[in-house]
Amino acid sequence: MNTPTTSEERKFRLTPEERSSWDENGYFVRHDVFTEEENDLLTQVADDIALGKIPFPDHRIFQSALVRDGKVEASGIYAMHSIHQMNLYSPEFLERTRDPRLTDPVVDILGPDLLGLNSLYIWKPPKIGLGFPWHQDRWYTRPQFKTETTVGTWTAIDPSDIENGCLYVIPGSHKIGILEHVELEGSQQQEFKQAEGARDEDGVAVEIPPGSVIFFDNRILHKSTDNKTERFRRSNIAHYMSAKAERVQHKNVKHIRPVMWVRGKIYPTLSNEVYRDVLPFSESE
Ligand SMILES: O=C(O)CCC(=O)C(=O)O
Repeated sequence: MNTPTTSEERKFRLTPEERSSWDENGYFVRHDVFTEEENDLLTQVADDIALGKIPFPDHRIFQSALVRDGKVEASGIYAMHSIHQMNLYSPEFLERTRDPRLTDPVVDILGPDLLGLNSLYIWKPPKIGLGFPWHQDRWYTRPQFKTETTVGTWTAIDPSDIENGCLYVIPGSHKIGILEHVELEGSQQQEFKQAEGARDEDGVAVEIPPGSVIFFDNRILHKSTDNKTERFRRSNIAHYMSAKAERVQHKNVKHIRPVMWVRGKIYPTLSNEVYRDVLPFSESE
């Protein structure tokens, strides 16, 4: 299994400006990467999963309770929050994960041989979509994979701005090492812990229009805020790792993170566990 990986064949390589922003700040933004129609296709699949029209493993689907003044409302209203590991089950999301518009720049950062880690779709519904605390994604992958860093790509489906809960980053924080992450109190958003010592005043809001992509080093401190508008703030996030990474064998790791082939070679260290195509729903990983 091979895709072209030479620089001549890669149309969407890093520009020198993107490279210097990557090195200095730990992220860069590329505009007009995907069209509305292309994003609509992902939205349709995600909505169909949410509505139960496409089967998907329950343990990959997260919902948010309605929260007011920091308290979960007794009304029992829940809204879709996120779905994880989209590319393990959805051919459309797998195709997006392998799209050279996402992977060409990542090849310049991680090398030609890439595996996909988590691929998420996040809703952040009007008024009740919750933010994520400051965190470093590497804190989550470090116990499982020996590799310097991984790369995240964050594609806006809707306009993403301060009012509806866009992504914030702390530029340069990919160089400070991985901070301790602690349990969050007072919120029902249970997916992420809080990085200790990250300060709001150092954060920069990364507001982007639909179809634009934020490429970010998974050691960078990032967060997002609640959606205070009547609009959705939906996004698709695909994470990548070098195929040369090695699995850390920890006995007490609760959930083994699955890896999907994206492009280039597969190495013996992970070859037994790399998924090469979408799984039938019945085959829960
Ligand atoms: O999309 C968001 O609001 C935050 C997502 C995020 O922080 C992540 O996927 O690591």
